[in-house]
Amino acid sequence: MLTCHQLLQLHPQAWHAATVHPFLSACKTGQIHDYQFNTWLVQDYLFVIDFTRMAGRLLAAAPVHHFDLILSGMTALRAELNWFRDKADERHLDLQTPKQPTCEEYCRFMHQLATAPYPVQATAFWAIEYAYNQGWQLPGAMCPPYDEFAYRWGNPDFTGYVQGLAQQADEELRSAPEAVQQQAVTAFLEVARLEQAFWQMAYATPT
Ligand code: HMH
Repeated sequence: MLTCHQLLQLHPQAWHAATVHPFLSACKTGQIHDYQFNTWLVQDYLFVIDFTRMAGRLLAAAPVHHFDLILSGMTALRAELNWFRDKADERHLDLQTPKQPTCEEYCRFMHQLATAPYPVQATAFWAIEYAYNQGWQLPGAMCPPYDEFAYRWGNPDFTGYVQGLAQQADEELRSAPEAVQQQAVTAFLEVARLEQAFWQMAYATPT
């Protein structure tokens, strides 16, 4: 029987690489360069648009008793998209920016998950949210203005929401055939790899 907790235990290195990155340490100390932070911010806004579409597909595949949590996540995504637009305005950033290749790849991955069985989609959805929940929380208190970003994904409500996502994924994985469980492992590892690459995008040469 596979659980989200087991995925983390089976692949600690992959998960560590997904959630511990110089980008986040530099946000903690305030030493992140504006162009690096802004690159992340714009690319993450573009990511969240596609992640919201993934939430829609997850809802479409979910059993009715999973609707409450997924719908609450979608309400939070609505607020998050508006918040991203506010943050971009404050920083005078152009959101009409092309996706970098890693962001493109991550969005393609999320799109193709629609063809996977629901337990795989639920596991990937949890992993994506948990990556930010941990990543922004693990460094400890961050320097302003980055504390606001850390709080968005590290606050107790969001943490509770992510735990709920793990419970829903676990419930599905419990009754999933072996082949589907394997697919969930592969999707988890793909999320971990793409998360690491996503942090790294901030270090691409400024254009
Ligand atoms: C890259 N992963 C990435 N961006 C996000 N906003 C989240 C996860 C969590 O929503």
